[in-house]
Amino acid sequence: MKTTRLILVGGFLGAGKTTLLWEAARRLAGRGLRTGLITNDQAPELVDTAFLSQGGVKVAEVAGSCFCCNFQGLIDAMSKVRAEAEADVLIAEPVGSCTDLSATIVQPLKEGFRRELVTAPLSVLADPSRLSDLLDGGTAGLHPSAAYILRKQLEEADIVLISKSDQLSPEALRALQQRTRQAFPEAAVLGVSAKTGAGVDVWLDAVTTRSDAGQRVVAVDYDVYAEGEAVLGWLNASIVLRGEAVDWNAFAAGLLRGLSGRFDRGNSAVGHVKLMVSAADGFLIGNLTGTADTLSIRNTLTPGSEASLTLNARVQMTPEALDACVREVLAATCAETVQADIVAWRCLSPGRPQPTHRYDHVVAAG
Ligand SMILES: Nc1nc2c(ncn2[C@@H]2O[C@H](COP(=O)(O)OP(=O)(O)O)[C@@H](O)[C@H]2O)c(=O)[nH]1
Ligand SMILES: [Mg+2]
Repeated sequence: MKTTRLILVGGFLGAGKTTLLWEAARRLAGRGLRTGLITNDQAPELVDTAFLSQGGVKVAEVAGSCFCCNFQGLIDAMSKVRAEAEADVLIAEPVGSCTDLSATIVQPLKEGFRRELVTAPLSVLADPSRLSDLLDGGTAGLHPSAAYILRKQLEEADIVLISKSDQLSPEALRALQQRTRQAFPEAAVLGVSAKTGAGVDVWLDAVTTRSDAGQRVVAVDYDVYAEGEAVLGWLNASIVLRGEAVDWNAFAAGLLRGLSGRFDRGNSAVGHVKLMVSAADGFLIGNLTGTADTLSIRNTLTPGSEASLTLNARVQMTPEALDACVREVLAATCAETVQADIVAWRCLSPGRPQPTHRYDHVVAAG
């Protein structure tokens, strides 16, 4: 059996993982490599899967539990997408609130699957504003236990990837890289922009040639980790929208603005809120990765009578409060002009992480 390379791209909610997966798959195809993608979430109805599947790339989703707590789910998804895509490379995106991946995923893979898999260095994406706030001693706008997860992700990374480098001047990027190296001296620190492509090939060169994955296992306090995840309400919904000549871009922007206003007024830190509206002529993606100034909408749809909305929200509030808030804002956005029929609606708070495996030591490569 041929060996397949697995590239794990971790990092906190909203760091830019899915956008980078998309760009990486495109560039790897240009290098003549077949790529399969694996997404992961605590519940189905995932915007990431719907978005990544648009490009004709094979995508498998592990839903209902994170990779660490459903290791077999990851193995099954890898087998499926490997077979379907005849993949040379698999890129997997773990849940953004997950950490301890070296101990729970990388080491078990190195030990149990070395004949069929080469695992690339663990890459962890970090949003520059959250990263610099963390380096300043802050909590990156998050609950302290959620900020603990962010820090642990960086501590265990083989490669720290500062994402969205297009938002920084070259000098500011260099300074942030320097500070990141000082704080996490064992990791390689690179900058990337999935938007402009800057730095993506340098990172791909590293993860398609190096096999020193999981160079360290870090101590993780599972009580703090569990609290960091539990402070987040998690909502995944799938809704059919109908109306007359509805301006879907205005609808999506109105919905995200309404939600953002409620979250900001209630001091409920946003991990990530994203939506996808699919209609006959294509799709649009909306994102919120923090306060209202982070709101963005990509792509334009022509007005139409029917569309499907997938909405994923990870926000620091109870699932009950999040549920009520999203229902109210959705109803207000639809008002008298759009009818919303809920196809699926799940609201939860992640349970305590209970990994299938946890290695306390580094498994030798090769
Ligand atoms: N400016 C900029 N924004 C980006 C870049 N990569 C991702 N984003 C934005 O960051 C937000 C979160 O991206 P996403 O890939 O969904 O993050 P994930 O939650 O880590 O998978 C979206 O609004 C993206 O458009 C980038 O390279 N530059
Ligand atoms: Mg994602």
